[in-house]
Amino acid sequence: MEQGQPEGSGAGFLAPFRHFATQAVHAGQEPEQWRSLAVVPPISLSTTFKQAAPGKHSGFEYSRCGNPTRDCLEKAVAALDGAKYCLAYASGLAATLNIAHLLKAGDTVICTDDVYGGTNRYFRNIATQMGLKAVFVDCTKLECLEAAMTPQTKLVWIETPTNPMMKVIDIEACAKIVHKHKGAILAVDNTFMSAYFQRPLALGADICMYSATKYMNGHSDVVMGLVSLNDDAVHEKLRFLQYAIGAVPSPFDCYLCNRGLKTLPIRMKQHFQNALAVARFLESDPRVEKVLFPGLPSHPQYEVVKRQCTGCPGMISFYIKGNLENASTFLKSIKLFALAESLGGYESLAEHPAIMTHASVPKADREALGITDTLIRMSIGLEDPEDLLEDLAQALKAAVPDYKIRN
Ligand code: P1T
Repeated sequence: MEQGQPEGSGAGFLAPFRHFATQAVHAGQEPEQWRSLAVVPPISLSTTFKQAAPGKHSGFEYSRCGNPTRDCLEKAVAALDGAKYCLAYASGLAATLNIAHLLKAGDTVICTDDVYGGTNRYFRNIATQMGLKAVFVDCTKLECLEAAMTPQTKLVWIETPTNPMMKVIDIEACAKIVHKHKGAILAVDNTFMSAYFQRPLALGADICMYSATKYMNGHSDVVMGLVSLNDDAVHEKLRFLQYAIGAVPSPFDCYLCNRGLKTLPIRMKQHFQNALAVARFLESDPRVEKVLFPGLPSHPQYEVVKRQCTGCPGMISFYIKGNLENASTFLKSIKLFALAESLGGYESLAEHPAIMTHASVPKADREALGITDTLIRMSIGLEDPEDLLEDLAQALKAAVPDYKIRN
C-alpha cells in the first residue's frame, strides 16, 4: 500500500497523478487574465466583444466562438487531462456529435457494445443517417476489435468502465490496434472515471471525452460535454466544428463546472471509499445475485483496472435476486437514494437501466449484454456510508422476501 493511502482506497492501483489537486485549484485560473485581478473567475455574459478595428480583437469576438469563462474552464480541464487542448460543449452528446463530424459519409465507427443508451442511439440511429456506418463490438475482447477494423474505420469509440455493465477495456492495447490503421483514431468516453482516476491520452487514446454533467461538475446542476486532446490538426478541426455547429455551453454553466473541478480530487476519493463499502456489503448480501464494481477483486478485469486507473468512481451495478417485481420494489423502497437517471453527483442515485437509461438499446442487444430486468445501477454519493448501507439493507429486505433467499 502506498504511504498515506487509507486501506482499500487506491492500494495497488496506478499512483495518483502528481500535482492533480494543485492543478484543479489553479490551472487556467490566473487572476492576471482579468483586468480586475479577480481570484474567482467572473461569469462573462457578454455575447460580443468590442474590436479596435475590423478583425482586430482581444482574442474574443462572439461568444459562440470563444468566451472568457469557457476558456478558463477549458484550460483547467486540459491541465487535468495532461492535454494540450480542451473544448467544452452543451452536453456530453453534443461532444460526441462534434467528434463524429470529424468523419465523412462512407466512414465506419466502431463503438464498444456496452455504452450509455444515448450514445448507442446516436451512433445507431443518427450518425448512420449522415452516411456513417456503425459497428458494435465488445472491445474487452481485443481480437474482436482487431478483426472488426477495416480501411474504412476512422473512429473507435470506447467507454471504460462501460455503462451500465462496468466492463473495463484496456485503453493502451486498443490504441495500439487502432493506430495500426492509417487515419483511425481512438476516442475514450472517460465520464465514469473522471480525470482524477484515468488519463486516456497518456495511455495512447487520441481523444478523451466526458459527459461533464457527471463527476467533472459533480453537483447534478449542469449539463455539459468536454473533449481533451493533443493533436494540433484534430484540435483545429474540432475548434472549427465547435463554433460552426454551435452546441456550446453557457458561461454560467462553465462557471459552475469550473467551480466543481476544485473539489474533484476529494470528491472522487470519497466516492471510491463509499462505493467500496457498498460493493462489499452487496457482495455479502444473500439477496444479491452478483455485484459489478471495477474496484472489487472479483471484477473480471481487476488487473487492467489497477494498471490503468488510480482508483474507482462510485458506479456500481448489481443483479437483485428474483425478477422485475423484486427490482422494482427495491427501487421504490430506497429512501436516501433517489430513484433517478444520471450519476456522478454528491447525492446517491439508483436506477433501472433496462427501463430507464438504456431503453433505447434494442431489446435483443440489451439481453445479450446482460441488461436484464434484475439489473440495478447505482451512483454512490458522498453521504455517510453507514447511512447508505442502512438504506440498502432495508430496501433489499422489502424487495426480496426471506423464502426467496433460502432457495
Ligand atoms: O447527458 P449528456 O451530458 O449528454 O451525456 C451523455 C453521456 C455520455 N457518456 C456517458 C458515459 C454517460 O453516462 C452519459 C449520460 N448518462 C446518463 C444520463 C446516465 O444516467 O447514464
